[in-house]
Amino acid sequence: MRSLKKWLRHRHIIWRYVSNRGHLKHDSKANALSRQLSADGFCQFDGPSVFDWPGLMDELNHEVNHSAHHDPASEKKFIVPRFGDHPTLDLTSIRFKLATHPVMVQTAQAYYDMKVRLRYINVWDCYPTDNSPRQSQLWHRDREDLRIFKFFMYLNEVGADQGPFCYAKGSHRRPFYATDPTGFLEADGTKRFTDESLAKSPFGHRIVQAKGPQGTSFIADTSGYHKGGYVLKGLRRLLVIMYTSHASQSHEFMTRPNELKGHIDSNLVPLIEDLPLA
Ligand SMILES: O=C(O)CCC(=O)C(=O)O
Repeated sequence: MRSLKKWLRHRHIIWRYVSNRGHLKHDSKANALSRQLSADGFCQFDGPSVFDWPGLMDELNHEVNHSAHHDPASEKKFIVPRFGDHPTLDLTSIRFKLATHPVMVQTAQAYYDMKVRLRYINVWDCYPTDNSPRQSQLWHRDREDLRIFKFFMYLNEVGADQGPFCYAKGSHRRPFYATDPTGFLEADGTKRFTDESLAKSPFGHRIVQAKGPQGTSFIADTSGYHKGGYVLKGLRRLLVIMYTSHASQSHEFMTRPNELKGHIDSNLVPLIEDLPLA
C-alpha cells in the first residue's frame, strides 16, 4: 500500500494536479528564465542586472562579513555554511529580500507552474583541501523533489581554480533512451558518478561550467547531474537559495524563529508558512 502511494506521488499528473493544485501568472522576465530552465535544467545570468539591483553585491557581502558565523574549526571541511548548518529565517536580511524578489519567486513558480516553498538560504565559503573530490564535488543528482529549483550566486570571482559549478544540460528530464551512467555509492549511501562516466553518458556533450565575476548567477534544477566546489586555490563564496514544491517529502533544512521580526507581504506567506519552528 505504501509503495503504491509512493508510486502515485511520483507520477507528474498527481504531483501537479493533486499534491500541488493552483494556477499563477508570471511576468516576462520570469517566463523567459523559466523557459530556459525547462529546456536545459540550467540558466546563467548577471544577478544585479536581472534583479535590477545595482548595490546587491556590496549589500550581500556586507551582510556575510558582519553577521555570519565563522567557526575556524569547521574550515577543515571544504564547505563552511556561513549561517550555520540549519539556518534560521531572517525576514530583515538582504538574502531574504533577494529570495522573495518578484523575479525570483515568479521564476520559481513559473518553473514549477505552482506555488513553491522556500527551503534553504545560506552562503557557502568553499576552501581548498588536501583530499581528492568527494561528496558534492562529485557528479550526483539531488532527491528533494521531482523538480528542484536552486539559485546560486557567486559573491566573489570564480574561475577554473575556484571549483566552478558544473551541470549536464538536459539531464533534469531524462529522455526515455538515457540510462544512468555507471555510478558508485559513497560511504553515506549517496550515488556519485565519475567525470569519465558522465562524459560517456547521453549528456556528456552538454556539460557547462559556471565561471565569472562576482554577481554571476545561475539557476539549476539539481535533480539533473551536477557537481562543484572543488577549489584548488583561494575561496569560492556562493549564495544558495532553494525552493521545492509543497509536496516535497524531504527533511527540513531551515527553521523559522518563534517570533518573526520584520515584514512579509501576505502573498508571500505560503513560501514560509510550512517551515518548522526553531
Ligand atoms: O557546490 C557546488 O557547486 C555543488 C552544489 C551542489 O551539489 C548542490 O547544491 O546540490
